[in-house]
Amino acid sequence: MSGGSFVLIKARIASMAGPVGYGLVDDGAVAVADGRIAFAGRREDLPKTFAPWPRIDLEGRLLTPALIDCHTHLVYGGSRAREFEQRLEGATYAEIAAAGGGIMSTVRATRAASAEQLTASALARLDTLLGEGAGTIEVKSGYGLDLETELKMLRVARDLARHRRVRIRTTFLGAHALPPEFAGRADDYIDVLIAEVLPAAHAAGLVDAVDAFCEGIAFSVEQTRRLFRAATAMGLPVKLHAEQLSNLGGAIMASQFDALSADHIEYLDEAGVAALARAGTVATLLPGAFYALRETQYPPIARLKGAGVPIALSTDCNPGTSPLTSLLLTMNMGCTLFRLTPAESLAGVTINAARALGLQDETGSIEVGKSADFAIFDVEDPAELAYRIGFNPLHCRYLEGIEA
Ligand code: DI6
Ligand code: FE
Repeated sequence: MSGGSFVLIKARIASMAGPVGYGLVDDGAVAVADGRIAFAGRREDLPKTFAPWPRIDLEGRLLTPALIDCHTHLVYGGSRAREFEQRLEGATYAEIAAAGGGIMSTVRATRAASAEQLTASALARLDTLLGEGAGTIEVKSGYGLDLETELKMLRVARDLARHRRVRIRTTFLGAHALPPEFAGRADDYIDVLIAEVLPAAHAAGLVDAVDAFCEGIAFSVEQTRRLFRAATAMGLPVKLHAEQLSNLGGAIMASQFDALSADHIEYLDEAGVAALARAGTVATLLPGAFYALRETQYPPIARLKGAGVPIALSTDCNPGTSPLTSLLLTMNMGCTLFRLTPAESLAGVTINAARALGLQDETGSIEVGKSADFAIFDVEDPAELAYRIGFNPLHCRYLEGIEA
């Protein structure tokens, strides 16, 4: 399919355009001109101007916005499969980290890997996501923890869009862990990120947002605040790994910077929920990490819903705590583990995930003016996307009006 003008007809459209539900339209039509949506609605309402355009008959298939994975660590070197075995033999995540494994083993492997090696391993994971209908993927740095490797990771991430039809957003996560070179000197490391690493990455045009791991085992609220001040001064939006293992108040601090999202948030309290609601910050839930860590503390779902905080769902694809490359399985986990409805889980990987990336005017719902990013599935009922486990009904996908 070319990037010209055409109309998709006999589509069952889940537009995800309204505040709740799928926004279902049976026997719908979507007109696409130069990569943007020119009409979306009932086929019988299709304006006459679109009548002469080439038509593609979807034969009743489900048409949703292309899926969005708004929190991944997709680019990294090495494997942590052996650690998985160690944990099953009884070792804890903390013990493995103390013995030089964990995040640091991935940092060593990522520093040692060439850009070509990182690209090859990331493409294998990316293809799995795209094969289920994803169109936009966020990718974080954070396994370099030095200037050269952080830039290498961000370049590799951006270059994925030259290998595949995908929209990539890159997030600077230099404050993911304390590198061994700075042991016992976390404040000095934050100083270097602020003075050198983030400015260099930003000057190279490689940063769409700034993230940090705000946690007892990583960086404090105060250290994160300093980094966020620097990010804001550069005009960069922020997002945060917050309240994953304990409640430090990171989400409240992040909301003071109008953070795009607060992610994980198993330990978020009532004040934290209120802060997210006030700031319009998206709550990004990561059920893959919850599952893989066998976490028992649930994110405050009912409070988030009650306060009207938009909820996104994402894979958190990373080699340690969420080796997950399926947004459909993530949706299923969102329902089964977190009791989201299937419609909420689809919103979590479309419109709310777009919000978590600041892309809500560009993608994430089927609305006139937005990019023609679609996933087309061989299912009748949209609830099947979240209901089935290990089943991929993708028929095809479009990015910017081009079949990918
Ligand atoms: N939270 C996590 O769960 C991962 N990073 C983060 O900030 C862990 C990443 C890893 O173990 O490699
Ligand atoms: Fe993460």
